[in-house]
Amino acid sequence: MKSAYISIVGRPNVGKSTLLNAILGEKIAIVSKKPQTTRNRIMGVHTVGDTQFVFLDTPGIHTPRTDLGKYMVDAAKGAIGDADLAILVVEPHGSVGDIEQKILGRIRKCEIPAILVINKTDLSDAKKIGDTIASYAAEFDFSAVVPMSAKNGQGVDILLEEADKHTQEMPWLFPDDMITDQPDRQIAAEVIREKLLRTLDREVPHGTAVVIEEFLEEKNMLRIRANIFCEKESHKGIIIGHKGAALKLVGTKARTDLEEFFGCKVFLDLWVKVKENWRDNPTVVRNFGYRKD
Ligand SMILES: Nc1nc2c(ncn2[C@@H]2O[C@H](COP(=O)(O)OP(=O)(O)O)[C@@H](O)[C@H]2O)c(=O)[nH]1
Ligand SMILES: [Mg+2]
Repeated sequence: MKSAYISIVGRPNVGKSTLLNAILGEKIAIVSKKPQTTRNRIMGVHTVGDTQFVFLDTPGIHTPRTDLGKYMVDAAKGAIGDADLAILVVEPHGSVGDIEQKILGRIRKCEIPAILVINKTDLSDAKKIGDTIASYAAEFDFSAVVPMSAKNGQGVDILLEEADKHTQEMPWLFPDDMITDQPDRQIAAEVIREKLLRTLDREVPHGTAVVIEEFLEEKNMLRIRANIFCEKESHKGIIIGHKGAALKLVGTKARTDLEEFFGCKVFLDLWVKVKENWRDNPTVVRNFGYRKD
């Protein structure tokens, strides 16, 4: 038996969570066009043959402006130090960005090997990709460079082959049928938050948090009651929408995903509440589940 602990790092929105879902073939990490979607580090376990890969998806590394942001960046940075291997995900922009420089500094300090993933190649061309490879190779001695399109699943096999070179013989840490350490309640909360991010306007969803109040397994069905917290009274109106239309849409989309994930009927009851500027309140940030374990 062999295993490796691998953290997936990079700036927000480069496709880290999409990559983890593509590896697992199952959606455990939520994905959206908006930056800073992932708030916690999320573990995904991929076991093939005698090998167990343990991946950590992390919040994007950025310059934090709120207590929530600080928590997120700490979670991401901490994940680098804990890993046997880092996968740095970047977009093919040609040069090395300032955030990527900082992340590479961290990887150097932790003295762990790194693989460079150049994602979203479907949106790019050979010259841009080539320039990106050259700039990064001049900056760090990557053990491999893998161009990929996580969205289309292209390059995932090659990445796993490269990651396999960094496994060590040891007993597996997790059962072979386990795919994530996220509790069911957290998955439910995250699915609801994803639908908020995808349904609502720019500014509102960044300030939302979802807290599961009730999670009851009844015969052949799941009863879930959740509070959606937002930062302003005006945001509450936007989330609920005209005659409740927006909230209804969020609820329907979330229920469809949850029924697929849990494999049973789901009864979903959503409530919207205001907690003013909660992202700047360390106590509330912790109470909403964003705390170091
Ligand atoms: N075109 C394209 N879009 C991608 C690819 N990978 C991710 N995306 C999109 O990029 C956005 C951010 O993805 P996400 O996984 O949430 O990024 P994260 O913040 O790094 O976790 C989403 O809209 C994804 O659908 C890719 O390979 N190609
Ligand atoms: Mg993410």
